[in-house]
Amino acid sequence: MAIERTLAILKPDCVRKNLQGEVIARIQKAGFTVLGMKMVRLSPTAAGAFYAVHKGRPFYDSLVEFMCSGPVVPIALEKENAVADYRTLIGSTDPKDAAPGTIRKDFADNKGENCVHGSDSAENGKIEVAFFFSEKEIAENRRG
Ligand code: 3AN
Repeated sequence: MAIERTLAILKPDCVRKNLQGEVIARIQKAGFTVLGMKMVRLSPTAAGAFYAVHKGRPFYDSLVEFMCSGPVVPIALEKENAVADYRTLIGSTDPKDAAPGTIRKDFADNKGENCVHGSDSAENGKIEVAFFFSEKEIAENRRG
């Protein structure tokens, strides 16, 4: 299996509930390497650009507003089969449908405020990591 990158974002609900540590611990225990991590407040322009693929969908405006409602923690992750393994770890978009033991089942409130983001393909993993982290930052972090 190929080494992939995927972007996690701890969403504003996760940060408000002080769950960052518990969620990051689950990610690390599942074998992901953290290439980069930062805490940022997204502007509506940045959140809109990040979710541009959803523009026009009925939940787009509320999603952008929610993602700007407090700080978020983007985390660049790497691992063999990272995209699928991370999505298994977080569970379905709607926590009602998420499997027991997944991050969204245990910590998310609803389909909109669902604790974490995850990239949906290896291609988007690369693009989304690059949205928040430069290759220079990642290379410096790798140096240890
Ligand atoms: P996922 O985050 O599981 O990949 P996407 O990419 O379909 O899900 O949706 C991106 C984000 O948009 C979700 N994490 C969720 O916050 C929000 N979202 C998706 N579908 C809905 C919906 N029907 N109602 C409200 N929010 C939604």
